[in-house]
Order: sequence, then structure tokens, then C-alpha cells
Amino acid sequence: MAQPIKVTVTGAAGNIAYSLLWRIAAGDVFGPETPVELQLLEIPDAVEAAQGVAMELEDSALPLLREITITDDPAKGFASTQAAFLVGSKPRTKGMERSDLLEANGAIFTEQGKALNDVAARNVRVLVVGNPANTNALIAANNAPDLKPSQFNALMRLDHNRTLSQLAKHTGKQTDEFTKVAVWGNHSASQFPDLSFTNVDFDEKWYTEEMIPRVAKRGAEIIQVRGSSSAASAASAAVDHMRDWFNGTEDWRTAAVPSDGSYGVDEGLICGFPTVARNGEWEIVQGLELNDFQRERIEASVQELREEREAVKHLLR
Ligand code: NAX
Repeated sequence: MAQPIKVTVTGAAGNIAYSLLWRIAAGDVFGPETPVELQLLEIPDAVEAAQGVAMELEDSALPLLREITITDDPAKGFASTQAAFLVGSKPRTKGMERSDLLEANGAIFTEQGKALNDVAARNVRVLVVGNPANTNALIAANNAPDLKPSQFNALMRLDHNRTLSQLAKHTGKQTDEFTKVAVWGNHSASQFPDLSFTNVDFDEKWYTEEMIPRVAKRGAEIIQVRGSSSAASAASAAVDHMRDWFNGTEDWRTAAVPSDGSYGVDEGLICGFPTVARNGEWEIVQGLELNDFQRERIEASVQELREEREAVKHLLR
């Protein structure tokens, strides 16, 4: 058995965590040989509910699960953590402008970035799930000057997985038969699911008129049909992202990572790219020839990321 790994999950009493925590504790992220110590961070009002979740985790008798810490103190929740899933955030409520949402979450991710900077393991990997995920990750990274920006990612693997499954339905193939699929930009309706480089034939009209808008608006479709937002699929995508970040990938995956300036994306913006994970780091796939359609779609989503960055610039260093 390996040494236990310390894993933080924020928003531990919420919907996504109710699926994510079991997947982590069952070994789906760090493998069947790595015991897990869970550090659950919640707001004071939800600490008791998180305790109930921890009781259920205990009742699952999962052999890899060691200690569970439950706290509302980021300094305790992130102490020596090696992998942090930042799921907790403020939801958009009625009458709230996008700028209000950015501001409310900005405060959370400023505090959490600072705490990670002060107390997390120096090689911590941080995956932001809470929306607006890309800009929340940007804020957290900016408030953690002693860590590398590349240690902060935002989750766009759900958009990637949705793209694979739509392509599978369209072609009658399985999701693991496709290569070189990626989603560019922001985790929002402006995102660009890109099939230009993939290895299968598909109908162009379906791609531009059905598939792209369907994937980009899939979150809203789930809310409409299920009556609440994506939870297990988001948890599953977070598991996929963190597992691949640790273990590496052969083919492309979508990860929202700090831009190195490639493809006209401003350096530093946390943007979805085609990436591969090597030696524990995501690398943006370089040297792709983009056509006008791709350039336009990427630019539109990047422009939204720029506007979000502008709205929170007082929180960036
Ligand atoms: P829930 O509202 O069920 O749970 C959120 C939890 O976060 C609550 O228990 C709340 O008390 C806690 N929380 C709030 N502020 C906190 C803080 N400062 N520290 C610690 N915990 C805090 O939401 P859930 O369905 O779990 O979704 C969580 C977030 O994921 C939302 O922002 C949601 O929009 C986002 N999503 C992101 C996705 C992605 O692909 N990146 C997809 C799914 C989801 O929409």
C-alpha cells in the first residue's frame, strides 16, 4: 500500500460532492493501492450536513478511506492537501447579474487561493468545479503566488465527455473510439466543442447546427429534464480530470489550464484547450492549423473570458 493521499473537497454537503466523495474514496482517482484521507470544507451552516455525509461514507465501509476531517476553516480544510476539488460556490439566484455572481464567488476563491498558498502541499493540484469555474480558478491562482499557475485548473471535462457521447450517438461508435476531440474556451454557452481533428466522419450540418449548441447548452437541458443541475456527470468528469492529471494521457483531453499565449488566447487566462497530460502536467497541444470557423469560435469564447477577468481585476494581483 502507498502512503495515504490528502484530498480536499469543498462544498462537501452539496449535490456534486454526494457522488464525487464516493468515487474518490473507492479509488477511482488515485488507484486501488492509495488510501485516501478526506478533508471536507463547508460553510458554517452546512457543516452539520457534511457530518451526515461523512457518516454515510463511514457506513460504506470503503477499505481505502482513512480519516475524514470536516471543517469550515480553509486553513484546516487545505492543510497539506495534495489534491483539492473546489466544488463549493455561490449559486446564481433570481435577479442576480453575472457581475454579482463573479463578485460573490470572487470572495470565496480569493480566500481559498490564499489558504492553499499558505497551507497546501507544495505540489498540490487544484481543480475548480464551482462556477464560473474558469474565472474562479484564475482568482484562486492569482491569490496563491507561491504556487505555480499550472497547479490550478478548471473543469471542462464534462463538456468534453458530453461531446464524446453526442459523437458516439451520431456515429453509432463507442466513446473510446474517437481521438483528438477537445472543447475550447469558457465553461459556458460560448464554449467551442471542436471535432475538426477527430478520426471519424460526421455530418457537417449536424456538427454545426445540432451538436455544438446541444453540448454548449447541455447543462440547461439537464436542469429542464431532471429538475436539478448535473451532479453525477460533473463528479464523474472531475474524477476523469484529476485521474488523468496524475497518471497521464496518450490522446487529447480537454482541460481548462492557464494559457501560454497559444492560439490567440491571452497568456494566463484559464481556458479550455486540447491537452495531453505528461509527467503530472497538462501540456497544450501545439502547432494545430486552425481554419476561420475555429478561430472565430475560439475568439468569441476567449472574449467572454477576457470580460470576466476584467470584472474581477481588483481581485487579481
Ligand atoms: P450545491 O448547491 O448542491 O452545493 C454547493 C455546496 O457548496 C453547498 O453545500 C454550499 O454550502 C457549499 N459552499 C458554498 N460556499 C462555500 C464555501 N465558501 N466553502 C465551502 N463550501 C461552500 O451545488 P452543486 O450541484 O454541488 O454544484 C456545485 C458547483 O458546481 C456550482 O457552482 C455549479 O454551478 C458547478 N458546476 C460545474 C460544472 C462544471 O462542469 N464545471 C458542471 C456542474 C455544475 O453546474
